[in-house]
Parts: sequence; C-alpha cells; structure tokens
Amino acid sequence: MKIDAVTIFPEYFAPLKLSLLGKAQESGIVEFGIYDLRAFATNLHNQVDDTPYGGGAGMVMMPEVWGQALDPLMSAETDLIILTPAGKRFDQSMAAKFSKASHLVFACGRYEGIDDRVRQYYVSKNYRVHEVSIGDYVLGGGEVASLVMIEAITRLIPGVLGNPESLAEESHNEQGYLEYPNFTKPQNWRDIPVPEILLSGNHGEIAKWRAEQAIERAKENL
Ligand code: J9T
Repeated sequence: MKIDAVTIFPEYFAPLKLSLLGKAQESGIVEFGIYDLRAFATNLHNQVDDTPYGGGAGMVMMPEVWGQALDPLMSAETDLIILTPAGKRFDQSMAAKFSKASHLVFACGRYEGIDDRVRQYYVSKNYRVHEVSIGDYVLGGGEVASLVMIEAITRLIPGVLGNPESLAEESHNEQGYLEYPNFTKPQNWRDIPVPEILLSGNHGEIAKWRAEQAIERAKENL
C-alpha cells in the first residue's frame, strides 16, 4: 500500500519509521510519502492560508496550493482522506475498509480547515474523497489524526502484525480490541493477586469469566 500525506509540518510524521510501521515500511508492505505543502506555494511569501470569505475567526487554507500538491498524487487508485472534526467518525470498520485500499492520500489541514472547493473539485472529477474525524474534539491540525488512522489501518494489512491470529480471535469484539482485563506475571503484585480462575487451566470457565468481566467493563465505561 502507498500512503501519502500532505502537511505544513512533515516532522510530525517522524514516528512512521518506528515499531510496527517502520518494519512494515522496511519489508515493503507499505511505502510512505510525506509532502511539504509549502513547497507547492506559488506566492511571494509561500503563504498557504488566508482570511475566510464571509468573515469569522481564523484562517482558511488556500485551494491553489492544495491543488498543486494533490494533482500529481491523485489517480483512479487513490482514496483521498481529508481530516476534519466535521468528518465521518473513524472506527475499526472504516480502518478495515481502508486496509484493503492501494493508495491513501491524507490531506492535513491546519487552522480552520481547507477551502471546501478542494474537496468539491476532486469529488467532481470522480475521485474517492472522504472527510474523516477521529473523535469529537478539535486538534491543531490533521497530522496527529492521520497518524492515528495510519496506525489503525496498517496493522490490519496482512503481514504487518507478527501474529495474524490476534486479529481474528473471537475474544476480540467488533472494534478489534480485548474487552476483558488482562494479567501477566507476577502472580501477586503489591498484594493484588491475579484472579484465581485464570490459573485454573479450565478454558471453558475462563471464557465465561472473561465474558462477564467484559460486560462489567462495558457498563462502567458507558
Ligand atoms: C484540524 O483537524 C482536526 O482538528 C481534526 C481532524 C480529525 N479529527 C478530529 N477530531 C479533529
């Protein structure tokens, strides 16, 4: 999979060389391209934003520079992802869909966002364009949101995780995570023992206990 990101802060993407993502890149499963938006500015001061038509607070990123940056990246293979708190909520099922894509382009807006004509233009040219939010809060820009998505998506690509069973195991819920509490060594830590049942070797009873714990936890975190 090819993953590109366009940003005014390419340094935000330094963590891509670490851990799972770094290994995925080394093994050729994913290839990252990070593009500095400012390199595509055509005006005198490499300005990328301006005041909003209609007034209001903040600055809006100008369409011309975004068009210059995105045009050479876009193809029929591309899913363009625009990060915005007003987008569709990112979740595990969206991650699973994007993990089957061949080319993702992350457009990281700063300030109050990107001139909406950028989205309109690529939609009108029949490209696949997705406005995505990672949750109900505002960030300084789309960079960290892109990293969140990239990590969630790439770990679902076959060959990226060491142990592919951990993806399929039934003890994971639809969101893809363990719902019950986990314990490892030592058996007793600061006078807190590991629940007896987990030491029993009785897999049926352990599965039952974990299911109960999952329900308890779901109630607590409502
Ligand atoms: C500027 O971008 C954001 O603030 C953003 C992007 C994606 N998801 C969010 N929840 C916020």
